[in-house]
Amino acid sequence: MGSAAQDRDRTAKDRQLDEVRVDPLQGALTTDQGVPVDDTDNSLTAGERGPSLLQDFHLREKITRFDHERIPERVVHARGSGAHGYFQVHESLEHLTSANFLCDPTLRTPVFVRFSTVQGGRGSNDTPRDVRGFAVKLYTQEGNFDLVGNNMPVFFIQDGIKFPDVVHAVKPEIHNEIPTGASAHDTFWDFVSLQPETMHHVIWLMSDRAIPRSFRMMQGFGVHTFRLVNGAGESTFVKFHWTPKLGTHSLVWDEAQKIGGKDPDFNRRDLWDAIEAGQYPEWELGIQVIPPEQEFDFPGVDLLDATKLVPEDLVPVTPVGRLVLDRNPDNFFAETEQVAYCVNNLVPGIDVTDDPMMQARMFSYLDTQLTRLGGPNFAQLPINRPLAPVANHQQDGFGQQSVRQGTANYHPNSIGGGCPVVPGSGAFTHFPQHVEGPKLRKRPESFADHFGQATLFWNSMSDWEKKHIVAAYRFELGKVTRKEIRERVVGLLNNVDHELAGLVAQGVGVTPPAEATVNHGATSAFLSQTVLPGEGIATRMVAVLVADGVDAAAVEAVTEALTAQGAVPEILAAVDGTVTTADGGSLPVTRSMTTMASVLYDAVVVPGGAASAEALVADGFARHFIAEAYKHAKPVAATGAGRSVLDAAGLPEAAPGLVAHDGDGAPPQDFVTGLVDAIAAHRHHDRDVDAIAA
Ligand code: HDD
Repeated sequence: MGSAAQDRDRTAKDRQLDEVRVDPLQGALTTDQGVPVDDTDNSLTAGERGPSLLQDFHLREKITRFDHERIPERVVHARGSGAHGYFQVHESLEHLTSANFLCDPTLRTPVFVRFSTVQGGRGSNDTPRDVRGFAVKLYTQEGNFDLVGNNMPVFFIQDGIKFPDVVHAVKPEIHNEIPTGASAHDTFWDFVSLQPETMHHVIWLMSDRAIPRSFRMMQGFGVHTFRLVNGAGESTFVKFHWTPKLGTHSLVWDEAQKIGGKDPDFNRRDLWDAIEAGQYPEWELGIQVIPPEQEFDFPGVDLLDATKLVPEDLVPVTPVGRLVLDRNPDNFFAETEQVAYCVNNLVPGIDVTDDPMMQARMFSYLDTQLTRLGGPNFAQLPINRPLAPVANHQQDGFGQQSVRQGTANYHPNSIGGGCPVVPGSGAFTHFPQHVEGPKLRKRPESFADHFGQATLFWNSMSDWEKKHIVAAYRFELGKVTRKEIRERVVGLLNNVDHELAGLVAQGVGVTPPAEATVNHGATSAFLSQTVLPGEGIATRMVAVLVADGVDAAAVEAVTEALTAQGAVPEILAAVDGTVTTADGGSLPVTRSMTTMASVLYDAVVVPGGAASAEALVADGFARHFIAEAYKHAKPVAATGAGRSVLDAAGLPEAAPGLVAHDGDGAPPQDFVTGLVDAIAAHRHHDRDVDAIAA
């Protein structure tokens, strides 16, 4: 790395990784033993056309290494994308916790974050309807702290002993390994229909939260209630929230499905490109703080029940720090694939609670890495290695990397001077919570309400969000072949809301429930995505459709205005290269239209120019591009003759998010402002799009 200033910006983790960074593109080609190789294109054979020889150690090594390149993928969350960055607390939280990364505002703690889908395998696409993982490894000075969360604040089940069941049910069915990256199949809904505690998480899954526009535009949640413990040994319950600066935004379902084919790496590419462009994604860490004496103050909510959230209306989220992702990994396998998040990675000042999900997770994550990463030394892999010094009597095992010195490998010892010592202070100390009771297998009575918060979520949605939820249930249950499963789910939905159950029933060919249930009528002001708009239009992708004869002044004015706001306009034409502008100039094309699709953009602009507009009107691909963007509620804009292309695509004269200017040349400021505002609003779901053919 170059200058001293640049070096200061590097995190301690980045510098630690220097120890293992290699550049194999320098010097001579060698074997793994460092022996120079004379020929890597031809096997050693007995005679020019004869058999290969066993003694060809280079051939054997090369093939052996290739044969063993793959490791088992994660049993869930196999598909993921990671990035480096840092976390910095705004003000000391020492009144709540002794964790030093939460107490020292001058500290930038290095992090590695991995986002993921849950159901699909490692090679599945990025945009199925699914929960997204949001896992953060913080390399603190007191050891690694892993906050292994999701983009939804609740979970399907209440007890970790049900995790294999829910995962078996949602994963591809075992007889035919279908479907990939989808929950729309019989086994998942069979499980849901028989396990009512899933109802709250499932309604989140049927909402647009399950199809995020970008990893950079989704919230993250620690899900469980954690315990913070301060220097005086006092404990407080907290819930962790990550809130993206760019707002919480989603795709629409039809779009998400099409992206799966057009660009299976859509979310991965988006994260990578934004970081490469210096548009570093950022989240605010917020905490809900619940003093121990208020533990039982929330009717219907047991803090140990992962299927419940604590409504922000009751306990507000206090912003406490920022997370910034500013560096892409050097190597996907070494970093993103080998990173091992473990819920049991805790630091002094942060402790767990008795949530039975969390308790099971304390076991499962370490356990799974033993198979996935081939043994107990996975914490020594560069991406997992803490920055804090490691000293203990653990030894040996597959892949041991360190050469331990001395002979005292036990405690207590005198031969090694008693080292390493158990420190008098600063150690992780489990909160001395009082525990007593009979051993039993029993779900607490306080976990019993499986519907109240699903109803709260439903009641808190805007009209368009409700429409999307109904459509999602209809889609998913519509794929379920067994009618009795559909009936059972509709029966459960009747406990969430009678109208919802009726609407879903109508869509999936089952009789709507006759008996009207009572909706408690409560709402929360914090659950709808409409209250999470974010800031600006930075990194929004805008397609500018052009052909020969385009109005150059309009193109220039619009692209400059968008670029100035951090958006990314791309000039698309029927073929790559350049187009001739109306004034005889030449305009470079970013890509050919046919290599892309409207679903890969946030907005579409059609600049004027009579000949350009005429060519686009005659081009079915261009018309479909516009109609589809409009149907997906995206901003669509036109200047001059560009308006005729919108007409040809079947768009109405006026609609929310439709911005037009009649004249040629650089459009006036109110057009530009209208377009920017329309993009900032993300989508315009208050349109009537049912009749649009796309
Ligand atoms: Fe889990 C991976 C999140 C419940 C067992 N989980 C995994 C990852 C995330 C979560 C984000 C991917 C980490 C990465 O990027 O490598 N899991 C959650 C959340 C849960 C949850 C938010 C509920 C609140 N998980 C849960 C339970 C169990 C597991 C109850 C088992 C009892 N999860 C695993 C696992 C995985 C995993 C099998 C697979 C790969 C891995 O751990 O490293 O151990």
